[in-house]
Amino acid sequence: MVTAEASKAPAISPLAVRERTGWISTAEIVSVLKGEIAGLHIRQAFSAEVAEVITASFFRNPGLKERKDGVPGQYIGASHYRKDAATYFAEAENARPFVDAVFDNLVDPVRGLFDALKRELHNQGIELRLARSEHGQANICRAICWSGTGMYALEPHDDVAQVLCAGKDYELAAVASNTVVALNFYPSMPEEGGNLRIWSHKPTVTERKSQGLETTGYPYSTAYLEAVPCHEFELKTGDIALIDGGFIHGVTRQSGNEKRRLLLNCFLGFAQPDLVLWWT
Ligand SMILES: O=C(O)CCC(=O)C(=O)O
Ligand SMILES: [Fe+2]
Repeated sequence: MVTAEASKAPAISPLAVRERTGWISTAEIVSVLKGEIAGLHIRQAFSAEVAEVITASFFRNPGLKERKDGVPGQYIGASHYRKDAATYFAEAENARPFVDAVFDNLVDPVRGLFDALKRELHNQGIELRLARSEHGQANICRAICWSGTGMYALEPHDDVAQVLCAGKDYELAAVASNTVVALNFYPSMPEEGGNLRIWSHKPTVTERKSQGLETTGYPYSTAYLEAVPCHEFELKTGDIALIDGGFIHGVTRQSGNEKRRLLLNCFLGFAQPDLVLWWT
């Protein structure tokens, strides 16, 4: 007899991962957007000098705030998580000077990647742009230090629930039926820990509901993930990681009190066959 418990076991989805050293190619980003690769880790993708400038300007930035939405962390920029479109875009507009200040006077690697991808997609007849509404426009990224104190600095979650349940005033909801890609730059990493762990499981709406996480996708319990295989990206300063945010992922706790872990993050995905949106 199949028990109710057994039928609740999370379905395993294959996790195609690529890891290498060097600059990231737009073709690889498109592969992640199309769901051909679930995780891409590029080591030493931007320079230690650029990483240092970004990290120093993050910690002295007057726009640095404590998150108050149940996800422990400090940030600059705006997160659409659990916000209606009017609130999110107003926050994005207000935070823009502080986000710009994170890059000081650098030729910024996030903008560089955005521009290169925009050109590549344009050649394929696809528009890439920041998400927008009558209330404003998304920023190119947000900068975050996670500060969870349990087993994870950022608890296991998926990035799709928040897109699927974004209110009607967002253009984002359409992306949820395609791959929601999370793009992460790491300007500062501790010597140990702070890794990005990704599980071989893409929850369905039903599975999310069964965990009481329908609208947030955060946080999945250790018990739920117990039997699911995972892969860990061992991140260092200057690395970039792109993942299919539909797979459950989390950030392991950093050990010791040394350098803090700093992340620049944004999301992107196809809203229509000829339109890719980018938001935070
Ligand atoms: O910090 C990381 O490596 C992952 C961040 C993440 O999963 C998120 O911002 O949704
Ligand atoms: Fe995430």
